[in-house]
Amino acid sequence: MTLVDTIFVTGTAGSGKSALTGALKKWYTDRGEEAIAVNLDPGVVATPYEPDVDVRTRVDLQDVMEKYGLGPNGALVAAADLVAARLGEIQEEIDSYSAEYVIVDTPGQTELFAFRESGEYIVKGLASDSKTLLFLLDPQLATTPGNFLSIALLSASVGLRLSLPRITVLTKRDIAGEAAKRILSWSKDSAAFEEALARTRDSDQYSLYSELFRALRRLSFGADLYPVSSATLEGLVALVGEISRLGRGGEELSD
Ligand SMILES: Nc1nc2c(ncn2[C@@H]2O[C@H](COP(=O)(O)OP(=O)(O)OP(=O)(O)O)[C@@H](O)[C@H]2O)c(=O)[nH]1
Ligand SMILES: [Mg+2]
Repeated sequence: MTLVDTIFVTGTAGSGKSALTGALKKWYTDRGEEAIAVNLDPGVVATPYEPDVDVRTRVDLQDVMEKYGLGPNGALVAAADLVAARLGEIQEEIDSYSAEYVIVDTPGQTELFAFRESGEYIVKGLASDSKTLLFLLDPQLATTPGNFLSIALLSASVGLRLSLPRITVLTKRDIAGEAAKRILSWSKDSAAFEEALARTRDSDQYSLYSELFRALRRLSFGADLYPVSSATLEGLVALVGEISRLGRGGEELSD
């Protein structure tokens, strides 16, 4: 029997979730694996990949706004609940593909998926042999040690909330240049992080930030980064390897 890996792609708005969903689907299918992309974002206008399963066929944001008299944000919250209510149908549609990899692109607003009951319900409810969470860190947001730490904490928080093995991915490697190098050096080397931190924070903030960073590192909790580019596919080998290691425990699989 085919085992199914489900990969949930989360991250801050514009961090590259949809681009990475498309890149991962391409990666797997180019290697002869059955992979499908699931769009869970009812608010997206266009995706950079062809969704195999698309919640927009079930929940129309414009209709939700009109029917319930809501603005765009209220409608997104209501739509997230309506998507969860139709999980059974979404599951049937996913199952009809018999795919080995199900890559789930989540809504632009991370908190909608990660911190509302509906997101947790979907993550727990979808049937799969293994589930992995990717949290995407946008190098354009992590320009200072303080911002980097804040997003690493958000990654940890989303992981805790959804209780899944998690990989923090540094996106847009092809255009991030020096910024990506800097972030990677902070993630690997506490001394480099603390040195940069000391230049930008006063002593009270320095103590708090460095303690939090050490705690994340000590617990292997989000300070390790996987740099990737969805444009050039750089870094996908390592990321896909880590997804299989976490999801399937590194076993050699046959069907
Ligand atoms: N050069 C480059 N651009 C990227 C990469 N990943 C994403 N982008 C660009 O970054 C922007 C946002 O990417 P999306 O994939 O839409 O990000 P998202 O997280 O799905 O965005 P929302 O769903 O709106 O929150 C788009 O203009 C992408 O083309 C990458 O690896 N390299
Ligand atoms: Mg998107």
